[in-house]
Amino acid sequence: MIEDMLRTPAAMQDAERHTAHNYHPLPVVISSAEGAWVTDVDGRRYLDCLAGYSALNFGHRHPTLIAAAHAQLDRLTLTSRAFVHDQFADFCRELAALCGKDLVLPMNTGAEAVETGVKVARKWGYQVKGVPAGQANIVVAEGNFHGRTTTIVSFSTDSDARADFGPYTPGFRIVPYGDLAALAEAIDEHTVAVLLEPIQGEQGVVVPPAGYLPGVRQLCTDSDVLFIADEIQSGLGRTGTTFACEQEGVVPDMYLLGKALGGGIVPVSAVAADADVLGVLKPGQHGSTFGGNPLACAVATEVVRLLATGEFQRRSADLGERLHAGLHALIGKGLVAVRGRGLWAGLDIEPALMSGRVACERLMERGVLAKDTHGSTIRLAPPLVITAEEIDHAVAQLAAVLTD
Ligand code: IF1
Repeated sequence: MIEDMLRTPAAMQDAERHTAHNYHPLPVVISSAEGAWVTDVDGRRYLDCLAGYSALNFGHRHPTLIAAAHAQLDRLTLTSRAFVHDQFADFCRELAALCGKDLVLPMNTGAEAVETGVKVARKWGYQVKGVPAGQANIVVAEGNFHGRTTTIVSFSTDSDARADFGPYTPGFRIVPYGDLAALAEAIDEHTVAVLLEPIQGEQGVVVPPAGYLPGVRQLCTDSDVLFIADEIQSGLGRTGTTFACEQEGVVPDMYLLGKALGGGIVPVSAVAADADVLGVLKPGQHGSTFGGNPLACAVATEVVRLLATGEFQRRSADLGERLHAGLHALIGKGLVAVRGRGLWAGLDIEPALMSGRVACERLMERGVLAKDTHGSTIRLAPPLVITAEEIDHAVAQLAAVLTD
């Protein structure tokens, strides 16, 4: 801790005196940002290869999104859903169209979207599928990360995320990720949903075996079970398509969206599904004070319009090939594995070389910001506005860290 305090900027030491220590941030204090770059309080610039865990897909302060926020701030910021506002219809209609679904239910955080998905699946199970009251189960995957509420951590397999937060919410079954036979075994007549990340982010950007997502889709269709895709981190252009499920030609029954939906400006999340699913909710049965607020809708509608052009998906696909080619060239030179899709990569560093945390500290010293997940794994998820030259620069800095 002493060396940390010595190296920790004064502004950070001050903050740490007044906050719970539920994070161990890198010793950098950011004061401004634009596009793929952030600047710290001493004027040093860093290439942001975390992008707010994919909440900054469009870069820091995208001009179209900032303009939408400024305009709305000068008009109307909050009504609650007790009334309607003039930004609401465009947001719901355009996001539903992007998802190819009938309806959208706006919330704020990703965890709220996940909780909404769980509640809707259970109610659908009782009222539509005919599961006996209180008997619904939902199947999830080992290595999942869906948020930090007590219900969500109830089905986490990560001891840090779960320990000492009991008693836990029942009604969840855990199967190995990528294992269709285990999934088929876990589904029974009381199963109402399968909840999965199409690519597991926190687990280290784990891409399931080819055919897995289509297999999940088929199993859910055959068993009258809802396929809920948590696209909160993998969605909205990150993998080179609008949704990661598209990589395998799969359409889930329910999309859970968040992070980049708010443009890196305001928390915006949403559940998108057809009327036979989201239609089970009646007034008074679910809601949120800020869900679907005017500022959120104004920004998120512009996010949907940016995605509707396909520009960011193409950038992620094309530049993702450059990123992965550069990273694969480092296998055997400090990296033991590279995973991912588009501008999203999980890298396993040779454990004997260094931990993921040390690698990120050394990358920071070289002007690149990234985040470790577990052990010697780090993830790279730059804003989708990054350039080819910036990708080459980030890979070169990583190569130097691995061989220093
Ligand atoms: C933290 C992790 C990433 C998510 C998926 C739902 C949520 C998340 C697939 C909940 C959130 C965030 C949470 C943040 C760090 C980050 C994270 F390391 F925690 F696991 F990205 F990998 N589904 N992920 O990735 O969304 O409620 O946070 O808006 O808690 O430390 P949220």
